[in-house]
Amino acid sequence: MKTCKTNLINDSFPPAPEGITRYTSGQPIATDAAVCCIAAESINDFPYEHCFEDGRFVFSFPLEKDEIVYGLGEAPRGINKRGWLYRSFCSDDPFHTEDKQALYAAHNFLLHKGSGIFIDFPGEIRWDIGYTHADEAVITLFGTDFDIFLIGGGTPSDVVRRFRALIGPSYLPPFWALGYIQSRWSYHNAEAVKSVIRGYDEAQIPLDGICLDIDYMEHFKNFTIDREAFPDFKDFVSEVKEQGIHLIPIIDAGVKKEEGYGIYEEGRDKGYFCKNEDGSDFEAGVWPGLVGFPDFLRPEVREWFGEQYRFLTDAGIDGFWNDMNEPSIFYSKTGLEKAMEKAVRMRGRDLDLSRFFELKDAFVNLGNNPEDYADIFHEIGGRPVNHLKVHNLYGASMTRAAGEFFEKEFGKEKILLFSRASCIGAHRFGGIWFGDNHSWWSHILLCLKMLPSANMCGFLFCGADLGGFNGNTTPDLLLRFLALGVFTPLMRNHSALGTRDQECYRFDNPSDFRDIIQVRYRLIPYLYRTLHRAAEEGGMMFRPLSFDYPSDPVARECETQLMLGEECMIAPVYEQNASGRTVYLPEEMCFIKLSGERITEKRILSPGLHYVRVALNEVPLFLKKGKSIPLCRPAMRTALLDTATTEILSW
Ligand code: MIG
Repeated sequence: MKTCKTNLINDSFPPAPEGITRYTSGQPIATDAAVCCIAAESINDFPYEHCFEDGRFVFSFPLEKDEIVYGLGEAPRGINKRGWLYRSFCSDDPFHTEDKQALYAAHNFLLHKGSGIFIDFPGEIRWDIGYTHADEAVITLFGTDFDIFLIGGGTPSDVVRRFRALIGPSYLPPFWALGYIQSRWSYHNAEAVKSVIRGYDEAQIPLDGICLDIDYMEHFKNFTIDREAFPDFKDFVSEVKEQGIHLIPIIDAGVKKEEGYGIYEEGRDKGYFCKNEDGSDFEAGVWPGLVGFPDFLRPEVREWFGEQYRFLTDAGIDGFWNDMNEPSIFYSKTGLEKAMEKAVRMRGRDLDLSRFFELKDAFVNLGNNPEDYADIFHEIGGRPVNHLKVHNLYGASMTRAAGEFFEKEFGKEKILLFSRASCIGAHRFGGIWFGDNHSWWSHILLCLKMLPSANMCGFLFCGADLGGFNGNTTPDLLLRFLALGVFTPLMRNHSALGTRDQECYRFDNPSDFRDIIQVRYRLIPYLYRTLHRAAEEGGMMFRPLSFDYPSDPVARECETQLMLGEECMIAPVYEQNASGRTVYLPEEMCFIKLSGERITEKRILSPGLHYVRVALNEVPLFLKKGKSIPLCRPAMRTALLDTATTEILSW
């Protein structure tokens, strides 16, 4: 009997559930993604076709004609990942278009033919899922030290449950975090925050939280407050708390390099920042100018950084979002110098076209440059480890730094935390948002498709920037986005610097927005229970229809509707100027429209295709036979919510 002998999966952990096999190659870096003790089998016994090639590990498996491949969590494209090339490499890419291979996360879990594959490896992975050859999946790990877990057969839901037992329980937020949250880059000062609260209150639209983006800080320095903008921050936090509003400040990964800034000096003096090969601190430019990146992979650095949040929790803050932790780099000190040198060399010369582009690209490619990532070094067990080997663990480790501090200090479910970058394992410490989407209609569906995939990987508390982050929204887009967001655990409206105002009360007919957001508050007891149940059972709050109706060929291919909990199906309207949508019912269901405190329609629909009309101020849902959903009365704040059931949806 082999035991787990690596430091990666602790012997003191409980045994893994039946049906999981672990294959180990080399000396894997401890990711702490798995929380169960499993004997390590040799990679030579790995049942898929595989080989080692140029320091990479490649394995493949055939794809049958009608087979669906699920997984990869927060990633571009569909619920069914077939027919595209994906990449696990946490990336700050603000254009979530179809041609992309990666977003901010690296969720290395696939589910196909009733079994799961979890690749516990923090370096880059390339997933060719029927891209090169439609009938074959080829997966390439850029490294040879890894664990792969195969999670044995059953229904997709069984596999997910087993996988989730392996990776441990999902993060759960405090109750208030299920309320509606308004965000913008940025509310620059206390007055701006107050006017948002006033705007929502006057329009009688519920609100529970307001995010503070980078401008609340002094020169973008983490754990500082711009005293001009927020003269008495602590008092201000309690003043808005008294009104039932939680402020949710952002924290960035990089720490500004500045003499006299205590956190920077301490981090530098203790050697806590990531290094260059020669052992000096790696320096890169982000919002604050040059920064040091805390080496979150080291436990002592996590503890130190986590402790810094106390500055804000002491001021009464109980919610945070962690950003720029892929890590996102605008330029590195050496990269910028090289580009400058090139410019100086070329100055005064006659540039032909290729020279010109070379010069231009030297600057255009400064951001998130692979060469810079290759220059960064972490320290693991006292030894330097190149960043590329652990890239996908960086943001996750920042989440862990914060999450562990919060849990130690306040206990579970007390502090709201969501992060941009993540990998599996981080789901135990915080939630995620899906990053910088656009005010595009197609991004309603992109959000919908990521929900079940993220849930599979343990990320239950998640959501997209409702209304869209980049670009200008329109009220109808925001309303339709919100009508999906009514169901997502994180319901946050957020938008970028320089875009059109996106607070609900700014538009014509604010009562439409009230109608939608009130529905959220009526559903909070139900959503809270559904979220908790998914966490307890290792289940998914949102499932593809194919999970529940595996032998229904239409349901199997549906990528615009989701099952929610055990009770219902959701199907948001996702096109502009549409007064409704076509929806597919795999069985007889009751079509219900909610609007404010009203039920505006309730009608039993037969299985099959239907066109349903949905007004901009209505939230549609489809209730299964024999199921019921409790509603309470809406309130302006979760703190004022009487969660007693006042009405039951059933038929
Ligand atoms: O480079 O803090 O995804 O939500 O508003 C942009 C400013 C940095 C990216 C985050 C976004 C946030 C923005 N940040």
